[in-house]
Amino acid sequence: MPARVFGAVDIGASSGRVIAGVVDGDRTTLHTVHRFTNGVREQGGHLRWDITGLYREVLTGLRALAAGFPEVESIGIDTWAVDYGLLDAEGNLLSEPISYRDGRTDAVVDTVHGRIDPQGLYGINGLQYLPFNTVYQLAAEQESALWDRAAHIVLLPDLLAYWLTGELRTETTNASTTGLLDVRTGTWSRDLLTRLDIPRSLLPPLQPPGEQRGLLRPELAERTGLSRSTVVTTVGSHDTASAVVAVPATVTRFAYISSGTWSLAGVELAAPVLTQNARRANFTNEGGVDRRTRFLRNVGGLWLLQESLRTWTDEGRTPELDALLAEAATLPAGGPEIDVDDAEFIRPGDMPTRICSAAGLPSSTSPAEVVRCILDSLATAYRDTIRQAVALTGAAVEVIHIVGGGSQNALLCQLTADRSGLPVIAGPVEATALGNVLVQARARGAAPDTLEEIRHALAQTQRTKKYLPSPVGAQGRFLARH
Ligand code: LFR
Repeated sequence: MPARVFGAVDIGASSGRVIAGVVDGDRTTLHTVHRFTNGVREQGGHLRWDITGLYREVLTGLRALAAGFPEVESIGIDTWAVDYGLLDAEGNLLSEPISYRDGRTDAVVDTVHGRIDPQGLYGINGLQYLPFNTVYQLAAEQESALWDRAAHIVLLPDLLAYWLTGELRTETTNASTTGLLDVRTGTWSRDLLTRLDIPRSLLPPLQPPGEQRGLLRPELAERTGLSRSTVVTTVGSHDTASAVVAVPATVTRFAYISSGTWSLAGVELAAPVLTQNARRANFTNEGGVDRRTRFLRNVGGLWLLQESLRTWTDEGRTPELDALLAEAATLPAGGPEIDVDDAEFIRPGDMPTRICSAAGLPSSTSPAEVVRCILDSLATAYRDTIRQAVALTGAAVEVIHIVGGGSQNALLCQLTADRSGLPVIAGPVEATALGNVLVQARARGAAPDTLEEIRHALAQTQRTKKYLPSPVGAQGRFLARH
């Protein structure tokens, strides 16, 4: 059978890519045809994404895709979660979307909890409390001038898909991060919408991954050089959902950490766990591909490192990440740690100063020491989170898979293995794009039916690296015993 080609649009908080995924039997190879930067900027008193600019980059990428891979048959889109754009009745975007890193929800969290208390909310949506969940963002939006003009609330990957196809839907894995879905039924919660005074008509109908969203609009086929028969296929449009698809697990007893801007650490379950203990531990039940439950916690991520590097660059230093990591690896274990989940680290800014002050380190602390503090703290958070996931679900875990950018950070992977007492399998770094491509491929008969088969194939064909707990560093035998 000839190889088949699927396009992945994969946009993260700091960069985006358009990728050709070539599926040849069990082997999937990714070719990045266009790469661009992303970030928030202050505009009109809020931190916003430039979704219009991102759409232009997507079109540039599709042109490159058509040039290099004219046989591409389908495109899938994923981005980070929770953020949305508002469209008016004519389908015009009312403003560039406000980012989850904006502070606008601080003023409304209590208002939402006044309408439904955290226990009640968790009982319906099963979501970890994060101040930026869409449900809080919409409460802030309701106080803005745009609200009355809004006819559609559209999550960002769905907005890009709308511009590409003219079809308006809400993809289910991403919808699960809004806080407005009933986690038991996987449908919009009538009860929540009523209590929060959000008209149901504002939310486009749900669509699960693996279905066709629509044909590429003919004028875009013309502009990009793609075939008129190119379809947009709905994938796990929440980047983490796509990443979890591509965890190369060969056993059922695995935990995963999708490690990028954020670290999403947890296990995959057949059904949500909505206990008070799960809520208190701030675990989320996000919707996965094939209606699996992604039982995980969003813990701080490499954002701490990215923002530190940016700060040092702004200060005129030229930090070289590899050199910093190498130096950090030589520093002694047992240094100070921070709580990576502290809300103080959500906003952009001078991260090294915040970190030093939280860790009780002097301001003269070297960049390598700050890096070591970040990685030690992340590894501890990873261990604790997976330990909690095991305790809360009874799931047994014999291996931790780290996928995404963090899988390339050897020090982080080794520290995680040491602390947890479990082997860590690192990679693939491009799990999100692989998950995106393979859900499209499966929908079109070019990949196996079950996630387990897909993961086995990935384990056999993708590059991974195994980190064993070192006897001296191991502190976490508790997990291995389960
Ligand atoms: C990761 C991610 C997380 C989500 C955060 C904000 O990129 O999608 O899963 O909690 O970004 O949307």
